[in-house]
Amino acid sequence: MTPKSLVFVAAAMTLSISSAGAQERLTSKHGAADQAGASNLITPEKVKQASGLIKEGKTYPLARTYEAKMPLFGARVFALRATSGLAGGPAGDNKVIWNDDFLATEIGQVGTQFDGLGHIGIRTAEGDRYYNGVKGEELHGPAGLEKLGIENVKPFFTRGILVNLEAYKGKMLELGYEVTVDDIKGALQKQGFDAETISSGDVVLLHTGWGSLWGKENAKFNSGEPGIGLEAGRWLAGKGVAVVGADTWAVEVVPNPDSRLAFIVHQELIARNGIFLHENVETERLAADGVTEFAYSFAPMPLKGATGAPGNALAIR
Ligand code: UVW
Repeated sequence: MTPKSLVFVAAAMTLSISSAGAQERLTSKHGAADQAGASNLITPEKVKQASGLIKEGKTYPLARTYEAKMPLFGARVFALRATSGLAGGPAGDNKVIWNDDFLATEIGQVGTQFDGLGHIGIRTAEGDRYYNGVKGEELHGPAGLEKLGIENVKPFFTRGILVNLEAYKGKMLELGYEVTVDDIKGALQKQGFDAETISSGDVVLLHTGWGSLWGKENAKFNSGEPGIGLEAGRWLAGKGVAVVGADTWAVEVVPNPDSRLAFIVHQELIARNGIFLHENVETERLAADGVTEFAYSFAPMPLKGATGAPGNALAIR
């Protein structure tokens, strides 16, 4: 083995130890029994700060329409079926009639989705580990997650910040482009916003332009994406943000420029820091109106044992 290849093997071993999490203790600053992660950061002060950002009363729905033709990751499905004909009625002298529907899907992991703390784990030498040290065997149950289900997450009404990377670069970011800390700082500077003011409990949404492919070029949309890498993920975690979102399906760069890594930002934010990911966010309207700072409002649907939640968060300014 040449000295060069020895260096490579040593580097790969370091990486596999830190990324596979051998001997890693996943603890939480929110307490040993915590299952709410960064939603604990939405304090009354944060709610009041966010309400102070509402100047015009203009609302921006952040969800895309949930429908069968939306891009889906991997083998996920979305099948909504109406009952054939009426579900019931006519009943009573008033002849009431009604319709129902039936939905088969990975409810927390399709369309605009809010990734919960039970969605992503780390396989370690001691077994599978999730946020706050929850073990794989404690998590899995026949009717969904028995720990870290999305029902444990507290509501969000907090400061939101849009980072308009498409405007900063002058074009949609490309597949596999890693958004750096300098990109985030540069984009916000161009928007007249000091990135150093990003603070505890904030929600940071990235507008990369990739979302313009949604429903138009689904195969390209799904083939990968621009997004943050570990450097920017750790920087945002260091700022104490509660949620990182984007107009992409994973928020993070796919494929990772380091071909040995897969969804490592998911692990860093969700499993190691209890920070939520908000994926496939409709950021176009905010970007078109030049909005940077807003109130972000979202109460994840309390689906017991679910890995995430659908829903229509709002940006309000
Ligand atoms: C995975 O589930 C791997 O990705 P996402 O959270 O982006 O759907």
